[in-house]
Amino acid sequence: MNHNTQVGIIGAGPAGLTLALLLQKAGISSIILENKSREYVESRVRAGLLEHNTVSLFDSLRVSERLHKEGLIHLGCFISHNGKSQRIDFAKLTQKEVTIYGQQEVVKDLISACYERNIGIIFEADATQITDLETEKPIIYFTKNNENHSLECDFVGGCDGFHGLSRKTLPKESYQEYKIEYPFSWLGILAYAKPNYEELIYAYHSEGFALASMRSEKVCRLYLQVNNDDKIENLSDEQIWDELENRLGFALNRGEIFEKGITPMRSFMIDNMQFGRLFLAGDSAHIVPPTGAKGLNLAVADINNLANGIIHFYQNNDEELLKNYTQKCLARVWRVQDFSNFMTYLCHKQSEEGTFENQLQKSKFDYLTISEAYQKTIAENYVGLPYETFA
Ligand code: RFL
Ligand code: PHB
Repeated sequence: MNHNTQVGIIGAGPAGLTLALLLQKAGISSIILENKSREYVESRVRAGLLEHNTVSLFDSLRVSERLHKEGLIHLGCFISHNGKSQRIDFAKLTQKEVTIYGQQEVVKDLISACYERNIGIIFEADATQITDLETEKPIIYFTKNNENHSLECDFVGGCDGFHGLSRKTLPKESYQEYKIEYPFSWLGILAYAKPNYEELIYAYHSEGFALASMRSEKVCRLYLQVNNDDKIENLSDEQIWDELENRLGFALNRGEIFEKGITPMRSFMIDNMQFGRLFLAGDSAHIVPPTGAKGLNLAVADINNLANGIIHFYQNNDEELLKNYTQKCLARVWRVQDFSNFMTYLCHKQSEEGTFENQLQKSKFDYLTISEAYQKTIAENYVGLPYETFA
């Protein structure tokens, strides 16, 4: 069957859904193709921390009612090193805050707004090929229920994540790839337990990194640095709690662990995010290690640029903003790559105590405890540099 729309979007993650809603607000139609089911994307556990920029954009889309009701506002966080702790006071240093609200809750809110606003989302639709990119009518081919379909559009939003089709569709010679694969991973848990800490704690410990985060007053989100070849089934729940307490340096309220998984840590990006009428956004174009809590926020920042470019095109018949899309995004992408890499090296165990690298790591932490300027650098990157910074 043949379908058509103005903007064909691949992927119903935060990037694709936000793009569809921004376009709809400007009167531009789109269809989202998503290869997983609605239940699957709504229950996929990932990020939890929203920058001020992301929340403001969701406010402008009127999709943040539940976020403001259930989200937790944090005015600071702690960074600790072998038991010594420093608070980073976002409110004082930047006059901004961050909000803790699970990515799957964001995705639920965005999907329900899409339905209310008559935006078509086709779940279990697997995009298999994108053609005619250098014409004014690109086509996305997809399969649904073993049937072949095509979607003709004016633009393609490649919002299909790290393993998607869009990046593979870019000509190899059109971009350079940059990546770091870190020699450690994160083991993350969600547990029904009341957090007995009020703000996030990023803890370096000689045994490895730990992060104490949360989802609500009843649910903890906690992470442990593990080796890349560690297997989740080899660690009992009790060992996980013991290790978290050891690294964080205090006793936690323990409760039932209802979700656990291991995520590899990588920094990845390409330096071109477009080809003809295909535009990549979010994880399809870049991955950052989660230590800076930036992946989802960066995806939404890309989308803000892409939506502005597409809206400008339809309103003025002018492709100028779209031509500069990659350049506009990359300024922020590089900044966020640097910050995420910095936080990763600051907080993870990479070498034995006493080595040169380890002494530098400790010196960075010590400097943090005496320099408000250094704290401010961290704070302004963490809460998110305003969209206008990268004009
Ligand atoms: P997504 O969310 O991966 O969505 C892509 C969607 O595309 C679909 N898809 C296809 N659909 C149709 N046809 C195809 N051929 C398709 N191929 C793929 C997929 O099914 C999927 O639904 O990408 P998007 O929208 O770019 O969003 C990016 C974010 O999901 C990601 O950056 C964050 O989760 C990263 N992240 C964090 N980001 C933050 O901003 N703050 C955090 O606190 C934070 N913590 C985290 C994180 C990621 C983590 N993991 C598990 C990777 C913590 C962790 C542990
Ligand atoms: C989370 O709550 O899942 C979270 C918070 C901060 C991070 C990464 C993940 O840096």
